[in-house]
Amino acid sequence: PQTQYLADYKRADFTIEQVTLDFSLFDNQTIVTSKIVFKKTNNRVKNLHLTGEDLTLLSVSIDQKETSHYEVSDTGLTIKQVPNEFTLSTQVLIHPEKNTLLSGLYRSNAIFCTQCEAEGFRRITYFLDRPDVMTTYQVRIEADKTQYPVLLSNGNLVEQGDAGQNRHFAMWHDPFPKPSYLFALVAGDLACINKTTTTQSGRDVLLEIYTEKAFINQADYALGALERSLKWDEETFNLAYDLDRYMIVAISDFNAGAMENKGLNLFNAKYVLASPETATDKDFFNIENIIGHEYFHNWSGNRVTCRDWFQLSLKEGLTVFRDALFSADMTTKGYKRLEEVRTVRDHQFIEDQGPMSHPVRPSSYIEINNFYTLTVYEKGGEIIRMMYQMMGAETFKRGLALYFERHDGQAVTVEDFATAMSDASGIDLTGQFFRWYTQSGTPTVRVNSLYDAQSKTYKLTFSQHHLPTADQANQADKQDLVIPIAYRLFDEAGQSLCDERTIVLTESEKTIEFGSLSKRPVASILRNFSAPVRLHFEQSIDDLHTLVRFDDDLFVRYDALHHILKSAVSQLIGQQTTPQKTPQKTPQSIPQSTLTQLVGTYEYLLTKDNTPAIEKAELLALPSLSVFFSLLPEHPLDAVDQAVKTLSAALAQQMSEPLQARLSTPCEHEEHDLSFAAVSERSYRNACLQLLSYAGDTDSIARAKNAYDQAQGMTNRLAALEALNQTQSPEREAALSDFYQRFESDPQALDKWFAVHASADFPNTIDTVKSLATHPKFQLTNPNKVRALYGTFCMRNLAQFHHPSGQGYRLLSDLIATLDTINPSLAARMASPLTQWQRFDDARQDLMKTALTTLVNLQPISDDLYEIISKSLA
Ligand code: HT7
Ligand code: ZN
Repeated sequence: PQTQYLADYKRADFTIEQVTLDFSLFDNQTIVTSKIVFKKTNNRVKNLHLTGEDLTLLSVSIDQKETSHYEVSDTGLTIKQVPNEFTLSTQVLIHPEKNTLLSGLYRSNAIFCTQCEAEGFRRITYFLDRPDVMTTYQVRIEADKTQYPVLLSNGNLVEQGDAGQNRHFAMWHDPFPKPSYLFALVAGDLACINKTTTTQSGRDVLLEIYTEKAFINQADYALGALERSLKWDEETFNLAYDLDRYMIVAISDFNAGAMENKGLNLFNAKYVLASPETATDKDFFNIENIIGHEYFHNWSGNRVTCRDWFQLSLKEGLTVFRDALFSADMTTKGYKRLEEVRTVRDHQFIEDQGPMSHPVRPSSYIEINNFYTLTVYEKGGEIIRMMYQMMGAETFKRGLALYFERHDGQAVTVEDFATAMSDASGIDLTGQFFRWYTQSGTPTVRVNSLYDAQSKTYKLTFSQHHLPTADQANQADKQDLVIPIAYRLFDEAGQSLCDERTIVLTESEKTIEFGSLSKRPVASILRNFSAPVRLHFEQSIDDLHTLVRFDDDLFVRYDALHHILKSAVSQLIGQQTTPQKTPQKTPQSIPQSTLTQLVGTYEYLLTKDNTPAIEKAELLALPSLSVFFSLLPEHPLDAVDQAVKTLSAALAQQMSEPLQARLSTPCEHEEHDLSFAAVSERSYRNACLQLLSYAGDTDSIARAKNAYDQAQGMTNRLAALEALNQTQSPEREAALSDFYQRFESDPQALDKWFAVHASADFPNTIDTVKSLATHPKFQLTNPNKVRALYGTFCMRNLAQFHHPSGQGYRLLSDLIATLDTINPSLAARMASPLTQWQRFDDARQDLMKTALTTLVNLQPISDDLYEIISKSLA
């Protein structure tokens, strides 16, 4: 496999003035005819090299004359001795019906559809398939009328008609120059709902959602979310939609969440289809967020795109941040922020620490599909958030306006973005700050505090630390960053001692001092998670309880509560001061004083705190085993698992009365009500139910079963099922079987059924997973099914996947070996649990490395998988 380097970037030797594509779709083959107008940018160049994969070349002409001056290889077509300006026509044969990669043109449930990002267009025709080659597209699609009544492509429909032999055609023209990765085509027997919305300038835009006919009644929410997205981007950033039509098509077999193709988004059906019976409130939230994300790409990504794939975060980081602002406006700032914090701290930090560590702007890759990562997306979004934090909302808006004005219609770099934002704000983001884009790894910020009662002064010393990472292994590779740290001081009763301020740490250490403090204050640091760093700040348990109860910053409260819980787990393991690698017998009870204080704080949250219910639910949810394991890396998984179970059960028992009291109050909202108040109420009640269920006694099983039986909507039904899923009880079996009967013909809801089975923390779950893999509704070619069953077991069921026998690892490596022959990009993604072997004890490490070694020796092996596995064994 070949490595690509950012340093090797060269602009293309040709521009493409325009392209005309003609697709003849048949059940057993597709013929693609292209006419591309090329112009040299460098007249000394003789040959034109186009990329192409899995194409059968039928003919090549230059300026309408057939030619044989070309060479074809597995990766492309080279045309020899081309003129300075010419039209190249090619005809190729492709097989979408056999395409299981889900990249290029493929078929999903009898729908023809495309996925061209990042390098799928080369699987459709020979082309300069790189994002800095932008051109306008005219597309003709011809297919059978009965099977494919709907024919769609980007832009505006210019003509449609009969093509004889029960076939018809449609012609589309997209007036905006775009890179090939934004090309899209859909053909199928689809139903559609639509709505006309009007921009602030009074232009009508037709919004359309297409789905398989059976599911069109689940598309209303998506259509509403799309309209809200258009309005929000105009109101917030003054960015209006530019075509007359915006189409979204729901596809069952899809490698990612969705794709922002110009004017024709393709979506994983999971992020379009929803009704209160089949989807949870969280599903609705995700749908709105992803519809927003793809829509916002119309400016951040489509109008201004990436010069090369190393710049991926230019569009993704910015759009992640824009979708975060949108979702925060649709819910609450704190709720959305905690979701982001969890993704960054619980997952991106792990990526940073592992073998695939890379900067937000990587400098090399083997397979770009492997770099659609949490680092590029989420850490990239955090960088934009830091800019926002440092310059303020209004200046940020001016910066963004300048960026779009300067670069509209261009393919640019992360430097171009940083320059525009610097120019607008007067803050230099192109120097030291820019290291956030080029340096991998998670910085640690240490905070030391010193109170001097005599002088009534309080000092906070901040220092930054950077460890080597897999890709930047020398300490010399790591330099100090610019780190904005928001803070505030409270007294021990939770009264504020100062307004929130931000210190921008540029040096390796800095001290700030506060005077006139008659008592030692309680510091609230890194408020709203103001920078993507690990914070090391030793605070007393009493201070942490003060923060949980009284701080006005949800992130700090959440983090303080996690530290308290971590300390309780640590006490249970009994190894707080002398870390050991081997499991030891866990004491059966938490020290009474610890439990009393903890219960006091939980009771405070339940009965006295007036935080919005949706945010309170986040505080009440206990962290997963995976989070505890990350917080306590010095302890073996088994010891942490035992201790977390003991703590959860103790807390559930102690909190039983107030939780039951909360649950026995009547619901104020209907289950089908999707208003914010109704969603908040459900989230809070279900958090209480979940906490109670850790008791695992007969009462809590009966309560959960009752909740299941009473449930009308999916939110309550799934919450009850998950509570029952803690127990190997007949009630759980009954609920699972009822769930299957209700939802066997709804693929999205059925994925939940697979996932609940796979997440059960029982020793026989692995056998259940193996058996469900042969279930008639399970398909290895459908990524959603693979993620629901295997993804849940291997990524969310830590205790069972990492069973000391190693059988979880063997299950996963067998799966990956098979998947690599079907869908390499999915196979590579599924490998991530194995690549984290460094986090585990020696015995598990050996077993995981054995599985990885088997995989690296596969023949053949895809570039996607090879890159991940070889780097994790290096
Ligand atoms: N820009 C899109 C990325 C994407 C993708 C990447 C690789 C393989 C398949 C894919 N489908 C979509 C989605 C987004 O970030 O908006
Ligand atoms: Zn995106």
